[in-house]
Amino acid sequence: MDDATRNNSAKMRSTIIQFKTINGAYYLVELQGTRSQATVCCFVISGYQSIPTYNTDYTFKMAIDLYRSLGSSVCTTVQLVAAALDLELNLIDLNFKEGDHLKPEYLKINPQHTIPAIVDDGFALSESRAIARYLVNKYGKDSTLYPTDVKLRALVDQRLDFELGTLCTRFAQFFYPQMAGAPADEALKKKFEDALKILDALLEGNVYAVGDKLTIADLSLVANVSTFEAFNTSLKEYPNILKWYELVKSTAPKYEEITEKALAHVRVKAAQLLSKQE
Ligand SMILES: N[C@@H](CCC(=O)N[C@@H](CS)C(=O)NCC(=O)O)C(=O)O
Repeated sequence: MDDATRNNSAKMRSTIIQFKTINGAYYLVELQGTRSQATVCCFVISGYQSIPTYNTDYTFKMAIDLYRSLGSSVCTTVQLVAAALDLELNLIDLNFKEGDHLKPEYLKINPQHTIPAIVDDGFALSESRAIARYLVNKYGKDSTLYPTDVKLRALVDQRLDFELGTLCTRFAQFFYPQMAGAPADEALKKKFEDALKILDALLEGNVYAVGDKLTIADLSLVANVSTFEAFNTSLKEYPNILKWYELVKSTAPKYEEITEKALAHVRVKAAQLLSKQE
């Protein structure tokens, strides 16, 4: 995070919106402030005028800060969830080589020094799946992305916990040592493949990860499964995963736009790192 980025995100941000007065006139206005406390600073098209007080209660949509790094699957999850909720994110890229994630100002936001982390009108939160739940709870009232039905919600949570505790853990246990130059360990490979088999079994009889609607479980899973694939994991042994994967890729809002650059980056990195094995 360079000084310009940091100052920019710390300062009040501005955004341009279309604004309708009570007599029906439209203006383009520039807003400055936080999500809950936006103030109109000027009319940019129709000349300077004072704003009628009855309009100052409007809740203006300001971007949520997302601290991330290109190619991080868990950051992609947050971006996909935000897109599905039509939320604007202010992307702040951390440079791990420069140690941005260990700097005091970032540790204040996330003492765990991981990405992703969001700051939403002063509220800081880390852990991709917690962020996904928060965004839907706060901005997706009645959204089916995180169903309110107790059993459906429990199944979404089950998929997310399985992914965090088993699927992604086993992926990391198998691949990370190889990235440091170790040979592939057959026992760890089998454990990772077993986790993929479990995911395949969980998808049996479902259209999406749970039932027939896209949820945050799909968005988190697709961000991670696409990363496994970028690491040359073959999915052909898992017919339910393959079918589900194609469906989610074609129905998750802005999937291509969000993942294209990130996955290209991961493919290059994975090829470089895995080549250390020889
Ligand atoms: N369970 C966390 C994982 C976060 C995580 O480990 N992120 C990695 C990058 S993909 C990271 O920030 N590593 C730096 C560190 O641990 O210091 C989540 O889903 O947000």
